[in-house]
Amino acid sequence: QFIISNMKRALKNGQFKVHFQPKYSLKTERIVSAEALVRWEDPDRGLIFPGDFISLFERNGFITDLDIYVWDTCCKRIRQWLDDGNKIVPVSVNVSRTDIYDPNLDKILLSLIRKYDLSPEYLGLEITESAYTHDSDQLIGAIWKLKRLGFTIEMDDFGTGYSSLNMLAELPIDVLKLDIRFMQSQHHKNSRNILSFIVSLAKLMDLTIVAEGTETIEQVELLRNLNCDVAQGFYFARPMEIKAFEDLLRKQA
Ligand code: G
Ligand code: G
Ligand code: MN
Ligand code: NA
Repeated sequence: QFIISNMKRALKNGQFKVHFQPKYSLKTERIVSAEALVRWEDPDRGLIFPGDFISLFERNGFITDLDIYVWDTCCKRIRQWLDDGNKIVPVSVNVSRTDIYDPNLDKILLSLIRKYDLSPEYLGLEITESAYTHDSDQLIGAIWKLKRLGFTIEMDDFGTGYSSLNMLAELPIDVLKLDIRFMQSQHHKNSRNILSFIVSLAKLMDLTIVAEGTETIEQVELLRNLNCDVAQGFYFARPMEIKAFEDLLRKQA
């Protein structure tokens, strides 16, 4: 069992590493953005994936410290790309449901983009749909504040939780990230119909659609036929160290 002081020490000692997974345009097959995904490199236990610690950190409140660290790391990196005159793509970070209910969330994010003198459009905020099920008035208010500041609002894991269609009407969403399960169930005709419907609806609403968990050429072709915009998944690239991502980005320049 971990205790908070251990997590804070791990954070201070640089044991949390931010990896990037590229997202590709299905039209051009070029990288159009990246998702930041955290890993914990524990000297004793090895590499630990978020599935094993995020929900614990959400319960004990440490998630906000960790998320701010991840956001800061991404902003610092984007600033460096700008200073070096490199090709740059926006980076999406995960925003936990706990962060959303923090009344200072907008101030925290605003102070980060000021600290690195960035335009907010370089930062996508991936908000998981499970966050939408608690207090929806508070949530809607919080997300509108972030939208007004200029951040890109991305609805993560779309299509598997509650009231997702309702939320599309009430929230200023820019990007829909289709839950990975849509990709895993495409051998069923019903699933294909649902996917096709969601993509059409998103088009109608001028949203960008990102398909997560794209692993095979068949999935890529299906998404292309549906006119889906962007794909993320092992078919294209796995999450990788930031350095490796930068090499990849440079190679396609
Ligand atoms: O990285 P995987 O590749 O194992 O990530 C699993 C899940 O963990 C993601 O779907 C995401 O919801 C969550 N996650 C990954 N990185 C972060 C992070 O930096 N902050 C938060 N809050 N969640 C994250
Ligand atoms: O936050 P979110 O659910 O968006 O994080 C994406 C999760 O999906 C991470 O855990 C990442 O490692 C994982 N992932 C990314 N691409 C693939 C893929 O092609 N297949 C599978 N099974 N998982 C993937
Ligand atoms: Mn995500
Ligand atoms: Na997701």
